[in-house]
Amino acid sequence: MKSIPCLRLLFFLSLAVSAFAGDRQVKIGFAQTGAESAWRTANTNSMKGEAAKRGFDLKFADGQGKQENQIRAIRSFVAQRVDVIVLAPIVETGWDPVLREARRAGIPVILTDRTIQTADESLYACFIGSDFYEEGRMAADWLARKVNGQGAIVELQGTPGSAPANERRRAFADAIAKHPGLKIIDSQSGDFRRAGGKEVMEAFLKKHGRAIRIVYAHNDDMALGAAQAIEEAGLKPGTDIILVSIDAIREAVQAVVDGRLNCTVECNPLFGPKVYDIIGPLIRKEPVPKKSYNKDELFDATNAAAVIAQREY
Ligand code: GYE
Repeated sequence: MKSIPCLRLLFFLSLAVSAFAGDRQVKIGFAQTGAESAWRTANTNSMKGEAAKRGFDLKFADGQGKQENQIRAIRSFVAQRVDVIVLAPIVETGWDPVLREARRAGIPVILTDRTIQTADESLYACFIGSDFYEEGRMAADWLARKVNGQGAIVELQGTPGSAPANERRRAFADAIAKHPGLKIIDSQSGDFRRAGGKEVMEAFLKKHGRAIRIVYAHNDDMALGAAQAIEEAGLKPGTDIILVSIDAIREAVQAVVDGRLNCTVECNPLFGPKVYDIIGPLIRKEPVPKKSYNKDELFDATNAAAVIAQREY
């Protein structure tokens, strides 16, 4: 019994040590994309909450959906001489110059959530996030089984040029190519936003009417916006039109339970702990795994009700 307070003290001491580089508090600069979706809010909360728990000094910059804001934030982190920069890149391309500036300053960069395209993979230390191609493939395979490989699909794309929009689109197209009866009849960006999903779906319904059998949305917020547009058009989402999307935010899993959404593929945003676990090794210049993917599941009418109470985001 006596050893328990001792263990507790050791635990808090170890936390305190991990929060300091030398005798300074560890400074982390985090360039977030913005606040476009419920997924993003959960991700920001995980990053902020876990930094506070571990005693890190987190400098948070909201990119408000613009790459130029994120680039400016990285430059300011370099000027403030943070220990590590964490970047959730809004789009895939155009990062090399600013990442070179960080490297010149000797500051390691962790990419979280989204990947980048670069000819020089040494410009970032590591990536932590989900496998977007795998998510798109899971959504397509589930759909093909659900509708027996038949149906006209409209696609709601995420932010143009972003890794999740690019990969989820590519994977889905690759997978449905095996089913000649499944065709994408229209595809537009709703920018990962609920209002965007609703607006684009209204336009699709005006243009294609009852020809639409299936909605594939690159995230839940857009799918929930589309479901609202479908209801306002006098149709039943989940029945008249099948909806499949990605993220598995609690509201979407609940919509699956309620039959308004048919399937959501998980994309877990709660990776604050995983990111901060590698801060110590990076500062000590120890090797870290280059790419680490979260494991994601799929929720449909068969399992949504059983998990809804435990959904953390
Ligand atoms: O799916 C979407 C968000 O990059 C995985 O961005 C993330 C995506 C997520 O806005 O909801």
